[in-house]
Amino acid sequence: GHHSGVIWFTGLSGSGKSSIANELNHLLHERGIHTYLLDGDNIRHGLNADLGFSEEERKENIRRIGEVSKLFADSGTIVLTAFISPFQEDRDRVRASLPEGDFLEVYVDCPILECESRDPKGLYKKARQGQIKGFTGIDSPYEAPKHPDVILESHQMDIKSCAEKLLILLEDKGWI
Ligand code: GGZ
Repeated sequence: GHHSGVIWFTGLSGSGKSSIANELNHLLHERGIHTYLLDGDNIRHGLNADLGFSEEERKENIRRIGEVSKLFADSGTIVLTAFISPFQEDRDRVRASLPEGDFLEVYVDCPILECESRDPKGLYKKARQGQIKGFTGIDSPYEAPKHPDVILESHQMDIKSCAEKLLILLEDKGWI
């Protein structure tokens, strides 16, 4: 069997959180490990469809995702979450809600200029033009992790290498 717990990705829009989480999910499945990936597709369109992007709503978004993650982890699953989660306090609260050592904060560290040049959904452009207000990194804060368990410089390393680095960490920590 494997250890259950939460692998919490945090970083700017376009930093590569979802891509890396998806790749790691794939690598874990290849090893027959039971996982569940929470991301905007299955959370912001469902459970949290009532929430927008104000500070209060982001905090509530993360609180609920933390609670759901805890339930999945209780059930013996390795949970991967891919949300901006801009506030240190909210990430710390999720960590504190889980048994010691069962939460890994993964900082997907990518310069905003790189995220902005990728701009897969054209959201940075809209934010710069003032068509979206309160966009993270433009006119809404992002608090970089103070003590992340891992930093992935997704600008320097490809998605696959980032996921492999995490896989090795999970082996070292005895999760898998
Ligand atoms: C940031 C926004 C915003 C604003 C819509 N600010 O690149 P994406 O599209 O797919 O990822 C972003 C996603 C962020 O949702 P999260 O649930 O991860 O955010 S948080 O943890 O802060 O609650 C982006 C899109 O939603 N999006 N408006 N104003 N990102």
